[in-house]
Formats: sequence, C-alpha cells, structure tokens
Amino acid sequence: MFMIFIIGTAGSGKSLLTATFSEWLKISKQDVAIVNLDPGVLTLPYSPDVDVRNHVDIENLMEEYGLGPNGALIMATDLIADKIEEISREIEDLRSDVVLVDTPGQMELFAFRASGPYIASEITEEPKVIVYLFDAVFSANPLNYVSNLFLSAAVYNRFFLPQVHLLSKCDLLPKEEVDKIVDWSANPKMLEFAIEQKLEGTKRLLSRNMMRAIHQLGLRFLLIPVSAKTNEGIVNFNMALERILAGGDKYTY
Ligand SMILES: Nc1nc2c(ncn2[C@@H]2O[C@H](COP(=O)(O)OP(=O)(O)O)[C@@H](O)[C@H]2O)c(=O)[nH]1
Ligand SMILES: [Mg+2]
Repeated sequence: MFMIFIIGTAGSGKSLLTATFSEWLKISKQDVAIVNLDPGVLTLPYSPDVDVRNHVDIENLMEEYGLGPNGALIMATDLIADKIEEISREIEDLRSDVVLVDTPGQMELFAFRASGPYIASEITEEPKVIVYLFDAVFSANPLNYVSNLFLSAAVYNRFFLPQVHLLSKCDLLPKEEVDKIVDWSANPKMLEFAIEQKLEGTKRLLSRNMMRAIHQLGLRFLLIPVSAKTNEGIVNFNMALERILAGGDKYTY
C-alpha cells in the first residue's frame, strides 16, 4: 500500500485532483482508495472510502463548545489526531494498493499545527509521499510564485517526506505562461531574471532573498503542470509518483 497526501493552499484544486486522479488510476486498472481528511467540507467531487466526517462533527463542536467555524475546525483536527488508530485500521482494512489522501481546504490546519505531521506519521506505516499544489493562477507573478515556493519548502521541513510539486489548474493559463512558470521552477536564473524585471523595492528584495535561501538549502521544486479538468499532465504526475513509491513499477500488478 502507498499513501499519497495532496496538500496546497485553499482552492488550489486538491479535492478535484483527488477525484480526477482516482478515476484515472481506476481506468489504468490500479486498485485505489480515497481518504477525506477535511472535517469541514460540505460536498466532495468523489465518494471517499474513509471519511473523517464520520469521526468528528463540526456542527456539534460549534454548538457544544460555543466555537465559530475556525475554532471548530482546529478542534476537529486535534480530535482526528486522537482517533488516528481507528482511522488507520479503516484504511488498512481496505487493502488497496494506492491510497489518495485529500487534506483540509485550509492547508495551515494540516501543515502548520502539531496534529498534521502527527497524523501523517501515524496514519498507517505504509510508504508515503506528499504532493504539493502550486495554484497556476496564483503563481503567475514572481512574488506569488516565490511565496508559494516558501510554503512548499515549509511543508517539506514539517513532514520530511518525499515531495512532488504540481502546477495545478494549468488549463486556466495560456501555454506560454505555464511554460514560463515551469522554467522558473527548473532554472533559478530565469526566476531571478523575472524578479529583477517585474518587481521593485521590498518585493524584489524579499523575493530574491527568499528564492536564494531556498535554493541554498538544495531544495528542488521542479513543477509538473496538470489540470484536473482536462487531465493534462496526469500521466507525468503518475510517473513521478511511481518513480518515488514503486521504483518505477505500477502500484497494482
Ligand atoms: N479550471 C480548473 N478548475 C479547477 C481545477 N481544479 C480545481 N478547480 C476548481 O477550483 C475550485 C477549488 O477546487 P477544489 O478541488 O475544491 O480545491 P481545494 O480547496 O484545494 O480542495 C473548484 O471550483 C474547482 O472546480 C482545474 O484543474 N482546472
Ligand atoms: Mg478540498
């Protein structure tokens, strides 16, 4: 069994990618299951095999503890950590070869609280990988791109799991724009050039220093453009995952 966690800022396309990729895997005759870790979500574009909403109820928490939606979400995430053994057993019982884990809409709930890395490490003992989504529309300008780069580096330093980086929703940008962002991710010199050209003042300084700091850590964030609407790039995404998780083989024989 391989566990694939989908992480990214709110609205970056985690849930729809989970749906699209699971359908794609099924068509490729792979044995796939889906876990929903978002306690606050109302509707999902897939039917989860394991759902944390069966373990925690946001409405109840709000009523019982007099919390607003944000407080209830934070409490729910901590409660999920308490129930991780039960949830892990549900996942193990599915006996699927590959498990897609859709994480909470607001990524800070999962990535930047103590419970997130705890949940990720305790949720089964199977090999794991993190998929970090760069929202294409948000990443088209160098300042936003570097901010996202920083977030993905922070996620990496929180979980210490192998990480795959996607440029999500790439159908929403013209091809030249997509190529430009992918070039930034492959070649720091091109990103630095764009920063000098497009930004000035503090924005330029911040972006340049942040990208240099990340580069000096030796972190590489080569982006694979994908679209959960058109299926563009899903093949490349899957190859990257197979290389990391299964040594280049398929998940299911
Ligand atoms: N055009 C386009 N829209 C997308 C894509 N992926 C997600 N969306 C839309 O973006 C919005 C947020 O997506 P969702 O999967 O809920 O994001 P999440 O908060 O990260 O789970 C929804 O309206 C989706 O339909 C994509 O690849 N292309
Ligand atoms: Mg979602």
